[in-house]
Amino acid sequence: MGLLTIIRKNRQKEKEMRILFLGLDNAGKTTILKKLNGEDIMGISPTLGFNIKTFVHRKYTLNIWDVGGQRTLRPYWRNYFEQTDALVWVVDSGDRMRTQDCKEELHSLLLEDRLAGASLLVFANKQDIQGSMNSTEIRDALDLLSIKSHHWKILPCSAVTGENLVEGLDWAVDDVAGRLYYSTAVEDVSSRISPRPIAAQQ
Ligand SMILES: Nc1nc2c(ncn2[C@@H]2O[C@H](COP(=O)(O)OP(=O)(O)O)[C@@H](O)[C@H]2O)c(=O)[nH]1
Ligand SMILES: [Mg+2]
Repeated sequence: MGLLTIIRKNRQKEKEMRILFLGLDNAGKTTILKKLNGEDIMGISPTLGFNIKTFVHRKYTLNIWDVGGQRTLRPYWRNYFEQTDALVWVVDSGDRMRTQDCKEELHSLLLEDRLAGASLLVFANKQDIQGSMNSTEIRDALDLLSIKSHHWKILPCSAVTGENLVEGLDWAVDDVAGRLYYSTAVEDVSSRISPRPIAAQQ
């Protein structure tokens, strides 16, 4: 068994992913996570530090970090970047006043080296509120079409009704899996291609 085969087998056994939930305060990050976990979503108070939730979703163990988004807490976001496989950016689709702030915070995150390889899921949350922006409006307000550095997807959702929450997680998991787990299989195959004989290189 080649070394790369052993590495691949170990990674497949673990099948862990680290997912970071960020966004402005009040976007609905904590509520989404509680809803996904089947917990009561009433009476959630603002997150002052962070919460970690571990879900087993399909065959993956997801370690999800939910970090407070108040302006004073945003400088601390960088403490959570290490080894992030997917970034879930949650937007309050009813908050038209802060779309510029929301766009700037997102684009500055995308410049971070430690988030360079992460998949980006944008949740256009609070779709149950009448008059909220739809996902095309959010896509344009956040200038998502200019993002070339990350795989990204936007989904309209609601933490109250549960619309699209699982679908979003599915996309993030599939995108990360495509990179983390299947790419090692490709490396393995390429390692078996024999190098050119030395004589032929001269
Ligand atoms: N109507 C509605 N309210 C939501 C939704 N998601 C979150 N909220 C409310 O928005 C407020 C902020 O939610 P929270 O999860 O604390 O936001 P966080 O700061 O991003 O963690 C709370 O009052 C939630 O009940 C949603 O999809 N629809
Ligand atoms: Mg919170």
